[in-house]
Amino acid sequence: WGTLGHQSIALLAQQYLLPGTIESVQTLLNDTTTTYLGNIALWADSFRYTPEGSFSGGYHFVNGHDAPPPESCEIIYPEDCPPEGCVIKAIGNYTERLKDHTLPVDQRQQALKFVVHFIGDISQPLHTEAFGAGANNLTVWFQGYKTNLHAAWDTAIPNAMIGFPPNAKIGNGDSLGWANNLAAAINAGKYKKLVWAWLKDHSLRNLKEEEKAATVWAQESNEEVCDYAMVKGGNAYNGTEIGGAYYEGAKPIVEVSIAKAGIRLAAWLNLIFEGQT
Ligand code: DCM
Ligand code: DCM
Ligand code: DCM
Ligand code: ZN
Ligand code: ZN
Repeated sequence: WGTLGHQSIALLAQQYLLPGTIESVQTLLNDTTTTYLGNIALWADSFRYTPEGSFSGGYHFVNGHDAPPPESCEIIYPEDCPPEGCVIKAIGNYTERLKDHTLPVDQRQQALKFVVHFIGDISQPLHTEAFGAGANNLTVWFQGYKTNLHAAWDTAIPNAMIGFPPNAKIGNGDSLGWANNLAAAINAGKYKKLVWAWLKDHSLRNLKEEEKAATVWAQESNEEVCDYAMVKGGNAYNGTEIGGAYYEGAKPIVEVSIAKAGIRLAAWLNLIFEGQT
């Protein structure tokens, strides 16, 4: 996701944190502003492009070795995770580091920033797809704006959903509006009955169980690749305009993915800091 997606997930999650979790997280981040999670949600995407952070570039996605889509979609863990890592292993590793109170505070703060970002990334369907490097290699137009299919799902589609152009500069204020709408749908609207299912795989007993939960999340995202994002086969979209009917079909998938990630992030942090969701 781009700025809007990551910030909305973080600001949505904030609304479901327990008081004890809020206190621990704000202390760890040294930030008591009202947007404490939104403020760090994009950090991992800047860090990966610095020399000291280049090791983390492969942690933002997992290349599901589909057959290719839409023939079959499948994530197999750990087989689909290469030696340089993947988002499933990264969620497990940084969850363990966040739980580890023997680590220096700066290391646990970094782990928290990674967890907030990666629980976002794993919910973007094309972050679980190998074809075309997660569709980065498929050129598309979005309402006349040249981009690629991956970036369109990251940014152009979410931005259009709140009425912004693909290259708009988004801030916490814009993202909070979307997060509030999603919270209303979760608390009393169309998502209310789905929340239990979004949380049923959560377990933080040990690394293996954390990776297992993250694998389920990746598999759900990957299913959206075969069901919709690449349902015509990846190459069918190359060079096409996707801002019409394709955009209309993508909208509900993007919306539920962001909502799910926000709820999962909140429950994950509540389990880590308070032992309950
Ligand atoms: N790791 C890392 N940075 C390092 C060393 C390891 O991010 N300097 C990550 C890579 C793996 C995880 O930690 O996801 C476990 O690594 P190891 O098996 O080396 O402990
Ligand atoms: N690191 C990590 N995951 C691990 C081990 C280390 O991300 N399992 C990271 C944390 C530090 C860097 O690697 O940024 C160096 O860690 P250390 O000083 O523990 O080797
Ligand atoms: N990405 C992905 N799958 C890949 C390669 C990259 O999901 N196989 C993601 C990571 C970034 C975006 O695509 O969000 C752009 O990656 P890069 O900057 O590495 O081109
Ligand atoms: Zn992306
Ligand atoms: Zn990322």
